[in-house]
Amino acid sequence: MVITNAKLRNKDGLWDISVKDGKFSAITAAGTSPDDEKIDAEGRLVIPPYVESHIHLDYAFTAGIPHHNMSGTLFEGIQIWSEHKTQAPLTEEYMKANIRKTLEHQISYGVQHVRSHVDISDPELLGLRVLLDIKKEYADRVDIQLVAFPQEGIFAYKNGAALLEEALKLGADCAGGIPHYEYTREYGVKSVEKTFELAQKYNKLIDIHCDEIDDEASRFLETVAALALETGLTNKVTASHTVAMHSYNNAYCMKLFGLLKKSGINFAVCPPENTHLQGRVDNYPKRRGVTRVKELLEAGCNVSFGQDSISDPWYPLGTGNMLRVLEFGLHVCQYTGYDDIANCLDIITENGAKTLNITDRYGIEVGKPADLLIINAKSDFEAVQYLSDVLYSVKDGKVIMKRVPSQVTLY
Ligand code: 17E
Ligand code: FE2
Repeated sequence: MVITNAKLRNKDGLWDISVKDGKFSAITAAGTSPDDEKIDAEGRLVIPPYVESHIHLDYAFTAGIPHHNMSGTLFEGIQIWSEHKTQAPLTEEYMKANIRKTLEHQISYGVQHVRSHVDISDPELLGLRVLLDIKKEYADRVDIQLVAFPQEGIFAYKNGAALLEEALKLGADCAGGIPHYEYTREYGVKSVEKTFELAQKYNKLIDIHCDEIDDEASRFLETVAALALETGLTNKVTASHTVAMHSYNNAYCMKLFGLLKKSGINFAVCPPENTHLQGRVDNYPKRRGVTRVKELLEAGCNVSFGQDSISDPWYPLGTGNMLRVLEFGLHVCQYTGYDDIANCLDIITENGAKTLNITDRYGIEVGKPADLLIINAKSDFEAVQYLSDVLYSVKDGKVIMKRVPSQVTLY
């Protein structure tokens, strides 16, 4: 297969991208590739697939059971999910149907890599077992990475540490945590240490829900970054949400950023979700509550975006369209300088791949898996401005999704 007349990011001219045995075999000037089965990109942008670096697949499409979130807060969401788990006990088929629906949305929007947190505050670990099955079922269309996520705490939930260990043994790819939910600051620090200890024992990545609270005194991020540095785990570690950083004072941030840069950790940020959840106890002016994306990127830290939720107890909307998440995030973080927008697709492509630690098999380069999107735009600017459609999604050299753009007639 050849994708002909492709526009590549940060490269002049048009290109032919040849695919053989599921891998990129050559990238040559347009019109120079051998006659083969061709897809004509007609000068459109060809990019590596979108990366969803933070979502909860096990929660998607469960909003309203047993009731809706009236306060719009994280803590009511956790309470509702806990009721859902115990009062309307989850079944395998119910979870699988919701997850398949979610993945099919994501695939239609050009997502091929997903990091999903999965709640392991459950003695049966049902969500994890379901997602391990789904991961196999969808392996030819989407790569799923699973974070063992102790939604109700490692120490605040009965046997939380043992469940986390069991989840890693069963096959979760990353160890999670939720230090701001533990009963005390001390338990929070201990929980982060436990996450690191278990990740090292089982050779896993780390992704911690960290400081997802409008409390300027919530400082678990410094613990995560210090441990990442001391253990040498560096870029194998991701801090998710980090919304308290929105409220830190600048003097503390100045000190903190030195550590963050040295630590090499990644940041997974969920702009629509946290704009919805945060600032709920403020009067006006109300905090937006999204972490300092612009400053982190300018400091050279890796930041990727995630949808976090689709119609669940925390967030009522969401589609899985990463361009929407990106467009919203650029606004709320004021990451809207000309160069920022001109390179913004990095946040939902390359940066996502860095967060997931998959850069060795990600990107349009000879020898790598032939995974790509043809999008109906000529530039990052146009893609995010018009939320441009993904016309083709190709994985391992096979078309897994094709879209015909809608036709409009003006009179
Ligand atoms: N659970 C959590 O702790 N935080 C979130 N943003 C969601 C679930 C969606
Ligand atoms: Fe989350």
